[in-house]
Amino acid sequence: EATSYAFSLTQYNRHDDINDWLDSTASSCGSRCSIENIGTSTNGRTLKVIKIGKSSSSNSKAIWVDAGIHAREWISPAASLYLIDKLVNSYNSDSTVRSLVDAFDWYILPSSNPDGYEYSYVYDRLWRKTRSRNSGSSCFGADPNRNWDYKWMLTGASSNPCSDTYAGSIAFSEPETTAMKDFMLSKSSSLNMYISIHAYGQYILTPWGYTEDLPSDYNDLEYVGNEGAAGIRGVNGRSFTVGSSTRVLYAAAGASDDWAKAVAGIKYSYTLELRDTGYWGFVLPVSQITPACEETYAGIVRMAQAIM
Ligand code: ING
Ligand code: ZN
Repeated sequence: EATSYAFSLTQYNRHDDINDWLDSTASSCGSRCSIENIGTSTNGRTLKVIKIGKSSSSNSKAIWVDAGIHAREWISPAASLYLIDKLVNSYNSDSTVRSLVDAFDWYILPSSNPDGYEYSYVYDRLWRKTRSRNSGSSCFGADPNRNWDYKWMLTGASSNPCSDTYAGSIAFSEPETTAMKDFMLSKSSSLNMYISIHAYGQYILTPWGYTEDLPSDYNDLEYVGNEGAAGIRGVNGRSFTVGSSTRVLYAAAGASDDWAKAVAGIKYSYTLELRDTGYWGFVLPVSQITPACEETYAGIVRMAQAIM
């Protein structure tokens, strides 16, 4: 069992330490925070969402943030924890934080693929997928960002269980993506923005991933994405490219952001690809955790302000 004293915002934390820290953070913030266990991974780990809002009652507007969908993208959970720490612990001292917490309910899931994350930590640093069994194959796991039930398997996904982009035997085959979508559907009437944190490449991606076509309200999404990029650039000067996944990166169907927009009806849906542009790639050094978290935080703040 991991213990909470090992936790630090300036390190890459273990899944159990993240969950212990979420519990203690929520209990220290009183009626503004609550914890919901939204499901369980294949290997029995708890998927914990922290809700941060102005009171225990529900705000009419909400923002969902998930991190760690892909196991090896360690900077992603770290950035979500920094965001949580700011929203919880700077409420009384920082008027920007106070306005964002008063305006939105924030639902943040820092460890969306805990089995994969722990596998990456202990056995294989570059593991990407979940750790479910695949019948008829000795390869494990599905890609939790090809497993969502919108245009599933249409493009940029594999039907080979040994592939890193294996979409799963069916859409929502994975308990992790199932838990996320069930929770998001239960809140979908209030959710205005969906943010999924990945790495790396320095992009702010919008739908669609399944087609070259742009959403009819793409100009709105691009405006808010550009605000985010400006916020990020203001911290350490890093440039993030804004555009639809298919147009600026590659086509991939079954990703969470397409589902969030098309099925859950969340207008502002994004995938953030954090630093860097490939020098360290997934293995971003510990010394870059804090600058990466600071710029990501500034970007998310600007995006939230832009939809306020
Ligand atoms: N990149 C994303 C991936 O799942 C992406 C890029 C996101 C493509 C959304 C299409 C839609 O491949 C990483 N690094 O995971
Ligand atoms: Zn990813």
